[in-house]
Amino acid sequence: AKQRMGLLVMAYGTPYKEEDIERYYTHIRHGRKPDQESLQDLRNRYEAIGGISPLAAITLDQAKKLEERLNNVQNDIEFKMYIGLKHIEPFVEDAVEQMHRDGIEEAVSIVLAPHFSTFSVKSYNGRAKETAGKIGGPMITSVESWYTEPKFIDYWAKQVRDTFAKMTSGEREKAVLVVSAHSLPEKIIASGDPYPDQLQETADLIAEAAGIKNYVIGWQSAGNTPEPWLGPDVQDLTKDLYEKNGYRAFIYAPVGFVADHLEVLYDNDFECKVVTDEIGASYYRPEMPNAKPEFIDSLASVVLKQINKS
Ligand code: FEC
Repeated sequence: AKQRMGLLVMAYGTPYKEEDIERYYTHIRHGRKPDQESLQDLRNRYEAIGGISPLAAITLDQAKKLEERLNNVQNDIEFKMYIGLKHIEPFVEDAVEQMHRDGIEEAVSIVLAPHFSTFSVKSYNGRAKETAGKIGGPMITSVESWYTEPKFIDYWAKQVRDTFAKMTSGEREKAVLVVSAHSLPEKIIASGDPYPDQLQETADLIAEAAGIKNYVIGWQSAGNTPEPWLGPDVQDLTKDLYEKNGYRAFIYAPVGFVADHLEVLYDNDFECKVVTDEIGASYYRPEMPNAKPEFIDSLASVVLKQINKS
């Protein structure tokens, strides 16, 4: 008989409907309710992208297609997929408990975010393993990061090449690629977090594969707290690059994310575009991976490599 294995697909989570926004935001803030102004600000941003985020549907689609792909490309293991979310149900803990109830003894986990940081991947995997430890299984082997996966780099390199192909020759001569991820509090650097270096390496790999010389890394979507966050912020960076280098076309590749959601549809497609409009430059934002077959295939490769390692 085939070996049965749990496939724990973890992602950020998003409100399912408008009424979920407050409790979701409260969870993100570690249980502290947001004040009315911050809450209204968040409501307005969801409103601006159509009322609610497409993320819930995309995460489900990605997870289902990954399970299907894994079960199609090999015959030794039967994968059974479970979604575990960071900030809304089904929570990571719910998914692990369900695997346990279903009699799953072994599982592999992957987070739908390519880079490792103590704030993101470490906390997802930590929560999964802690729950499994408390209830006596399953044994979970975890992918820690997957940004170097060649098929993932190829995905973005192709998107970037296709974007250049759409430009006028005038734009192409004065174009710059801005490779970004979610900002995190600057204090992560002092504790040796690999997150910033991983973003730089991702940018280097994509630029090399796409044959691009003008590229920079930047940070986006920083939280609204008094502590310093990793910078430069993509909006400031855009102004700066325009003033210092005279770039006239900006290509935003938010490679720290894998789906169309608030942080891309608002923070890039609205906020960055306000800046490019202001300076009279062109705005380009290649398509996110979502559940495109070539991206799902890259995740399947990552999962199979993890299993063969462990
Ligand atoms: O609903 C949607 O479409 C958007 C979902 C969403 C994704 C996402 C990804 C990441 N975040 C990361 C870190 C932080 C830190 C804080 C923080 C705050 C928010 C807020 C919303 C939100 N995040 Fe998020 N993030 C998404 C949504 N995030 C909403 C609250 C309002 C705001 O500040 O904009 C600050 C928390 C605090 O106050 O202490 C830190 C990281 C990622 C990428 C990795 C991953 O996907 O896990 C890192 C998607």
